[in-house]
Amino acid sequence: MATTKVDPKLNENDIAKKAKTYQGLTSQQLIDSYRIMFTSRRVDDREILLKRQQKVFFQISGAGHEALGVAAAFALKPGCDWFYPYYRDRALCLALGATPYEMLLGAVGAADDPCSGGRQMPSHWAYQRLNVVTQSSATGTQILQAIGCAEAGRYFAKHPKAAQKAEGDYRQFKEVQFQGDEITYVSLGDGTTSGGEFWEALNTASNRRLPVIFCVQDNEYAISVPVEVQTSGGNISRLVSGFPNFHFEEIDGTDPVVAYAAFRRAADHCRAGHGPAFVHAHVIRPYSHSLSDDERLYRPDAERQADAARDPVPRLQMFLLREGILDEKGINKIEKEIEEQIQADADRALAAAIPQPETIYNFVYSPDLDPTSAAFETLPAFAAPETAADGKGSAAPNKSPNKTMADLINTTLRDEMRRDERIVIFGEDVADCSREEYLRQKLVKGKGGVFKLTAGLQSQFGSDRVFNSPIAEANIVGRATGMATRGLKPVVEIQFFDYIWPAMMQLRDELPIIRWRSNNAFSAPLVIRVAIGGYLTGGAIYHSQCGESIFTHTPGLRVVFPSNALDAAGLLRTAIRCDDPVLFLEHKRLYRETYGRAPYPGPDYMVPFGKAKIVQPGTGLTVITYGAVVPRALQAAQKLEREHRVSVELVDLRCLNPFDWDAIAASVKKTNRALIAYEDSLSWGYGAEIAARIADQLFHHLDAPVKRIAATDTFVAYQPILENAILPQPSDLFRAMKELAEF
Ligand SMILES: Cc1ncc(C[n+]2csc(CCOP(=O)(O)OP(=O)(O)O)c2C)c(N)n1
Ligand SMILES: [Mg+2]
Repeated sequence: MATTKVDPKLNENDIAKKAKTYQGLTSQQLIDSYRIMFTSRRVDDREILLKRQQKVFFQISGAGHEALGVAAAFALKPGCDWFYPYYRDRALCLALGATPYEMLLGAVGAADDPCSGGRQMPSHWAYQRLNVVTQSSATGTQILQAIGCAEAGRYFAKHPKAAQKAEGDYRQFKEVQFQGDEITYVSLGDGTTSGGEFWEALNTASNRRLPVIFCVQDNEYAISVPVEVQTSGGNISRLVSGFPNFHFEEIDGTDPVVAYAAFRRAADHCRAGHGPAFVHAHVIRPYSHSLSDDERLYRPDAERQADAARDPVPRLQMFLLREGILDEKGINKIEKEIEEQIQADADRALAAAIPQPETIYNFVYSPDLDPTSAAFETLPAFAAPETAADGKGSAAPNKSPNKTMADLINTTLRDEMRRDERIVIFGEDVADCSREEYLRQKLVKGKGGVFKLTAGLQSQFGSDRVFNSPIAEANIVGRATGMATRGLKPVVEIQFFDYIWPAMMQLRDELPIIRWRSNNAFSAPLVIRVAIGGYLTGGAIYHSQCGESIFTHTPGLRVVFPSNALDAAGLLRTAIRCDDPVLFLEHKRLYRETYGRAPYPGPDYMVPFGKAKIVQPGTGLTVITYGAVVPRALQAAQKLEREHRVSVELVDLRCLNPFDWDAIAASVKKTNRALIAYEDSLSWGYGAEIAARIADQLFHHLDAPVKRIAATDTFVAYQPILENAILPQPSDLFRAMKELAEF
């Protein structure tokens, strides 16, 4: 049996002191806490000095929040749990294992800054090795992602095989790690609780009993706005107390012992599978919001002095002295060591290499898998001909009936889900029936999407792979982003393009930039299927919108817009197997159109991104289009040929980012005339960019001005007469083609 060795120099008093713990924190852990908290404060101070010397370019501190961060890190399991911190979590990151030198590399924007390689402001933590996930500057966007992260952990625990690597698609490059009892920590300031995504996240965490610790660091200010202006009644704990399944703590976050005990209870609740926890910690903000702010403009001295009296760093120092854990000499020794270390680290960081300008394009997209490459070009394998009744294979051509775009998308999803267990599908109404006992008892057939694109998938693959979301588009995209960061492949649905806007912050500031802003440390390849477009007769303003150029204007996001069933199947498969986030736009009018039906091209059919299709060759003029304008332009082109003997080359772009410039250039060089036709409103639309490029790069090949035909600069009206006048019709396309041919 092992015996405890006792240092003979220690007297009984010393031994008792050594054995004493403070809510489970040992004396040594308290000394470590002080070391980390003091380091955190001193890194802030050093950065402030460097900012004043104009050697760094921004500073935001973690001052006043240090005790909380250390307590959270000590109560959680580094390398097992996941962290979605915010900018005040410097001490948390230090306690998890990040170093002051790494932080100072971030401050100077060095190439080796592990958080972003000089792309993000300092204090935007991202440490892949520590499961600290990249964060942005947008307050609150991390919260729904943290929910998705926790859901992914739970999913992998239930489907461990899904975590395995696989060759030939994004899985080859997406390492998955998970622990059965892992927790996701997410933190935010008091002001950030005002955002809707915070409430969406609480709702989902509560409803799904997710192991997430929400840590609200309440320093009573959001820049200059005090908490009672942000939060009704001034106390967030009171407002959230009704959420089921939560464990709640409201604590003095300047006391590491109190905070540690609270995080331990929170973690126990989460690990036991009871649900999420909410730690509302009252802290202070002894420095201004950031170095760009002067708090004396809105906070009187008395208030600032009252805060200073609660400063966690001197408080812990006093505690250590009072408890006899350290004497003054011991404190001084620690502080001196830290000061010297930070001085040396700052000198090293200032001498570190800075990133080279030519690296700016690195990691906008996956460096590993190029969805425009030949690897994503396969031939269709239409179903084998039916076996004849005599048992001999029929040599007759393929008899399989042509399918709609809706059918082929559904079949593609089905085949991909079978092939890849990492795929999960969620969105509004996408499940067959959330009350699955109705399905089991065969009481209902199931819905599977308002357009039935996901019909039957829940029944086939189960409710943990296909499920309904709340009506909250940010919730869908934010959670999916968190899941994809962990290695799942969410293929989510936005029911109508017109309602994508609540997700806009996630779609603009988060999903597409995760790889770039973390310098390739993190990525979130996923697919967002969106029902888009008009020509519905009665779709009106809120069921007819396009707006693709808003997304093609966002670097990092692939945007696809097929015009027919075969392309939809091939492009969707590429979208799922590739390593980038994809916005997959499905035109509602094309879902069940007779135009462009095709037999199922088999479970491996792929169309590479950025390759246009020449719908028909021609010599008189080039029409560049996509989506539901393709069949309309074809109709107009055929009429022009019939009536005026003008042959039109019709280019279907199929993919809008990347787009096939080579195909456009080759065609315009041949016809010397270009018309860009699109369904969205004319001004600032997708065609504007194409027109500008043609004018810029093909000027000498043009015999006529570059023309555009599109919807009017209005929304789409309900009354069909108005809708027809607003959206480009075959007659409008015909007229525009004719005028261009005659120019
Ligand atoms: C969505 C969004 N709106 C505005 C800002 C600008 N901004 C940055 S921090 C901040 C205040 C945040 O206050 P709080 O959540 O209390 O956190 P604290 O800084 O006090 O820790 C604001 C308004 C932002 N970053 N993101
Ligand atoms: Mg605050």
